[in-house]
Amino acid sequence: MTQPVDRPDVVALVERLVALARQREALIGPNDSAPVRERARELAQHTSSYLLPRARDLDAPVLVVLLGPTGAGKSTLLNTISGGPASETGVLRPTTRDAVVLATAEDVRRVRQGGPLGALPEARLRIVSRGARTGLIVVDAPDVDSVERDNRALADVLVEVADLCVFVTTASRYADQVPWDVLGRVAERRLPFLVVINRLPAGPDAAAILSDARARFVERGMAVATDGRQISLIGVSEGDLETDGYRLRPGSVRPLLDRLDALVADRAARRALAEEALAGALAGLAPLTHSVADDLDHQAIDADALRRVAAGEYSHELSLLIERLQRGGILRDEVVRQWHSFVGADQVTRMFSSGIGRARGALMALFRGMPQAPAAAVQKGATDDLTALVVAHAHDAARRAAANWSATPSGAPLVSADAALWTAAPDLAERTRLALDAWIRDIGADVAEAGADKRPVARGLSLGVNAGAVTIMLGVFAHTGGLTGAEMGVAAATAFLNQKLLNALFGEAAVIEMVERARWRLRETLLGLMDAERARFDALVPDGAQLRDLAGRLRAAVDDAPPPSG
Ligand SMILES: Nc1nc2c(ncn2[C@@H]2O[C@H](COP(=O)(O)OP(=O)(O)OP(=O)(O)O)[C@@H](O)[C@H]2O)c(=O)[nH]1
Ligand SMILES: [Mg+2]
Repeated sequence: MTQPVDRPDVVALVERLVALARQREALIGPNDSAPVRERARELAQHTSSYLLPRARDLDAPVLVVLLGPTGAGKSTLLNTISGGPASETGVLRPTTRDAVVLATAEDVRRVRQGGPLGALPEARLRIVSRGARTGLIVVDAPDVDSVERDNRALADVLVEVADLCVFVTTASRYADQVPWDVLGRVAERRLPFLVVINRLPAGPDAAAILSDARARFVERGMAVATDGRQISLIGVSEGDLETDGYRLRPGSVRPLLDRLDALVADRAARRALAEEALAGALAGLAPLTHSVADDLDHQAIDADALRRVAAGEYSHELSLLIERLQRGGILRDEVVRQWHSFVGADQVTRMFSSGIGRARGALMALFRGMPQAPAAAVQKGATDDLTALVVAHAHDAARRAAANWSATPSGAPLVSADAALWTAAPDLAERTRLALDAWIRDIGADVAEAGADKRPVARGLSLGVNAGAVTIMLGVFAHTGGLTGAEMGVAAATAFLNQKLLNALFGEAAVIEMVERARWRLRETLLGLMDAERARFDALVPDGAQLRDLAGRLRAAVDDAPPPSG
């Protein structure tokens, strides 16, 4: 007998498994192979359509499924059980195309909604209540070796939701391969089962066939049921039919009828079967659950690899961009020239030549009269130039990341489903401009603050903050480092004058600090923009850590399941 399992624990465990299986199913993506999807779907379906309702209600009617190849006599057996013509039998194969459910109306209600039969399409169920007995549901399934794919699928679902399987075959069919595949699943799922072999020849051949069949079960490790009993193998002789032709003589399958009678008569017997089936199903879920966990681990490896590729391309482009900034000379000449003609104007130059002390006053006058400072135009020019540069680098990163992804089996379907990955995001230019405007506003705030404790400067600054911010901004861009040849002229000269102007206004140390801070903030801004670009790739790939965590929790859940037999 199966060890009685602790109900609340099992219910909690099954609920945990259901939640994990659903999470796993939700993580299935377009690049998962058919077997991976199938395993995920099977786990989700089996946990929620069989395990959960069974764990929550061990007193729900027991579900017995008659399985086997076409023409084996399943419908004939259902009629034998019901005592009347419940299911049509026939010579045309396959005869039974929908699941014929022998159950009382009340029992059907009990298992239909959210219960095991809820997993089956309503249109494929034919309910027969005449001859049904409370507590016992018997389902005559479509044949397992059906040429009709739908029939096979229906039989597969029935294997998942049953509490007891009656495998019906014949003396000439029992060695066929397909039914053995289905029996393999019955064994894996540890579904209690018994076997009926129909149409045995008369004489000593019958015993030989039964013992050969038994040997085949032994060979497949199925000779012993989960409860430690030998499987029941019931032989039925050819021609053991009632005169009405649609059912067997009850005496020929007496052990099966007795077992069903006992289930109907005794609630405790039904409960014991339900417990055995539940514990078996839980234990039988381990291989599938471990495969699903392995799938998740493989998916995590692929996901991490894809993320690493994208991250590598974006960080490479970001460092090229920053290197470019450090080399200087990214601003177009005409932008620099505008500022040069302002800071290089006569009065400014004269002011520098007459010494810093006196320059302050002149500077204030200059800043007060700032309208002529081309701050807005220079800010726009610099922003445009830097934006173009950011977009160009983001574009390169996107192109290479997409190309690398499309060269991998897990990345290719993602890239081919989203052509936008090959280029920078269409709104990147706009977002960059906004981010750079915010960056310059921050510099302006620094300038205002630095000027605040220099009273003469402060007085003039209300108008001069923009010009001050642009001055610092150019301090970040237009330094001389790395400039060569013709560029040296206007850019270097501007940088030189700019520096002088700044130092005169705020003092050298404050200027160095402001430029450094602006440079640091610019890096952060660029990093944020590139990160957002890369996030388009990341979003298509599940988080590796999350996948591994789910795999671990799935394994832990089935490893916590109680052993199936005592
Ligand atoms: N002569 C003879 N015919 C039998 C015997 N047992 C069953 N049959 C017939 O075999 C045919 C097939 O039986 P069914 O019960 O319809 O088989 P099934 O397994 O339900 O077949 P599908 O619905 O196609 O999956 C029927 O015509 C039965 O009357 C038997 O012992 N002797
Ligand atoms: Mg049939």
